[in-house]
Parts: sequence; structure tokens; C-alpha cells
Amino acid sequence: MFLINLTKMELQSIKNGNLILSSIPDFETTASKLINIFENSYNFLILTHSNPDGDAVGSSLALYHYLNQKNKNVSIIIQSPIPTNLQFLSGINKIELPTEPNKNNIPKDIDVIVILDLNDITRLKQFNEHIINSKALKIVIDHHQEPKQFADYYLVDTSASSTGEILYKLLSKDKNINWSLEIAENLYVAIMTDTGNFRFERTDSEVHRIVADLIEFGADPVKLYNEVYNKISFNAARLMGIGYSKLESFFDNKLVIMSILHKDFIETNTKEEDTEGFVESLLSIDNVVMAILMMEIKERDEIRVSIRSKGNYSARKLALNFGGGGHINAAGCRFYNSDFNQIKQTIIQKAKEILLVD
Ligand SMILES: [Mn+2]
Repeated sequence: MFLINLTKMELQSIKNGNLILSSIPDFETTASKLINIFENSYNFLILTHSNPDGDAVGSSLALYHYLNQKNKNVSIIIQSPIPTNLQFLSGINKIELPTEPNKNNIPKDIDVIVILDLNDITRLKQFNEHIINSKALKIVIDHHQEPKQFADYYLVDTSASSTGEILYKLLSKDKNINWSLEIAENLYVAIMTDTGNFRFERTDSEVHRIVADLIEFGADPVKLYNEVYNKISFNAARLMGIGYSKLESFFDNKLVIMSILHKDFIETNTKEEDTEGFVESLLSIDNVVMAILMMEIKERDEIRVSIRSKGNYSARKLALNFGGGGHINAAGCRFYNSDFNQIKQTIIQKAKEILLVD
């Protein structure tokens, strides 16, 4: 397992190319430092990426419930709506969802900011500068590649299946933790969603051992699977049908693109958060190794692009071309004030390079 858990100073020395590996504190050292910080601070702010997934929301809520047990004052702010299929999670109504996020949303006198499932502070957009200038202690707990330097503590494991997995290992270091149903369910959903229901590559025996513990603490796999994956509203089903009826395929079906336009949302009375699971479903089509969902979000003059892929075909590589990011098999990017069809053509051209077809 590859672990980076570095202080700011140590990240600096990595940058200068002279990091002495033995100077990196091990997981245990960083974890016990963090548990200590949790114990001895009072006002917490939890942040995660916008367009939150199950790992982002589940990890945030698990940490919320843990800190709540310790009678801490905890705020969670997320900058965009929570997908419908995650709204059953315990504590969901504690999340603040400002409609026009700005620095005034951030509570005063925060001691500790914990940033989950995110390592690039620029993704916090309107909060970015305020967080950087904040005197609060900043902690990053994450599993994405190439963490950016801005925090005081990093508990990062790029080989972990999910932030939920890292958080489980961290909280396990607290001898006094009460593994409540709330914590267990939220961590279970974090891990389940980021492993694509325990089938993506990083699903190893360790993940299953952790999940076994969570089941012992009360998480119910049947209930949680049904809530997250086996529920789609009638309107979302109609939207999916519209998307499928317009599905386009390229390069012998290696690439498929589903386009959902503003008028499709209007026609079915749905929102972007109702498209959960759409892009993943495209990967089950014969021959498809890369699937793209393009959505027109008129309120923000935005075209939101979600990319999923199989094997070594990199969704991340495609997204990076357009200033986006993510993992090898799941990534995304956005365009503003752009023409939908033009963007689609550009994406197809770039995807072609990755799919290596002529
Ligand atoms: Mn994640």
C-alpha cells in the first residue's frame, strides 16, 4: 500500500525533489495525531467536492456523526445538490447546501477544516481563497492522485478504494469510538459506491474485511444496496428513456455518448441529480469501453460531462484535456457558455486518441 501522510513542510520538500522517505510519518503516527486534533478541538467544518458522490456524502456524514458523539460543533457545507439516491442517509439534513455559495456561508471561528474526497482546493471554487486564508487547521483525507499543497495534514492513500476506507482506518484508531449504526451505514455507502458495488479494481480482501466490520456494526447490505442502486423515480426512468433513445455510438461501439438537454429535464420534470447511475449503465452495452453522459445545465450555462471507462482506457486522461479530473475509470469535466454539439465533437476527437482507433 502506498501511503502519503505528510505535513505541509514535507510536501514542500517533495516538491523540491529532496524528500527523505524515512521522514514521512507512517499511517499510525498521522492517524493518532489526527485523532488527537479531533479530541482537542471544538468547532469543525467538513467540506467535500461539488457534485458529491456516495463517497463524498457518506464520508462527510460518518465523520459528522463521529465528531457529534464527542459533542463537537460540526458544520458540513456542500456546494451542489445531493443525488436523490443518497438522500436517505442518516444526518443528510445537517448538510448545508447554499444555492449561491460564497464565503459568507462559512461559519466564523472554525478550529479545524476537514476536506474529504478532494485534494485540489481550487475545486472548492467560491470558498477557495477563504479556506486558504483561514487560520483553521486544514486536514485532507483522500484517495485521489497528486494532492495539491494547501493543508496542514494529509492522510492520503492513492491505493485506497475510497475515502470511506481511509476514514474507517482512521476512526478505528480511536479506542473510544462507538461504532453507531449512523457511522457504519454512511461508511458502508461510501465504500460501496466508490467500488461500484464491490466490483471495481481496488476491491480487495481488505475492503471486504472493513465492510464485514461495518455489517457487524449494523449496516444492512440488502437495504443499502436497494436504497442506492435499486430505486429510480418514475420521472428519472422517463429521462433515462429519452437519453437511451438518442444514444450515439462511435468507433465500433467502443464509445457511446448519451446527451441530455435542458428540454429533456423540463419534459420529465427532473434535475441533474436524477441522472445518478445513467452513465454507469452504458458500460454494460456490447463492446463499449468508454461511456459519456453530456448534460446541458441551463441554470449555470454549463455542459456537465461524466465519463466512465473500462480497463486501461483512461476516463481521467480524457477529462484532463478539458480541465477536469477524476480516476482512471471515472472522471468528469465541465464547459461554460459553450455550444453543445461543438463540445461533443471536440470530446469525440480527444476520445479517439485514447481509444486508439483510426
Ligand atoms: Mn472517492
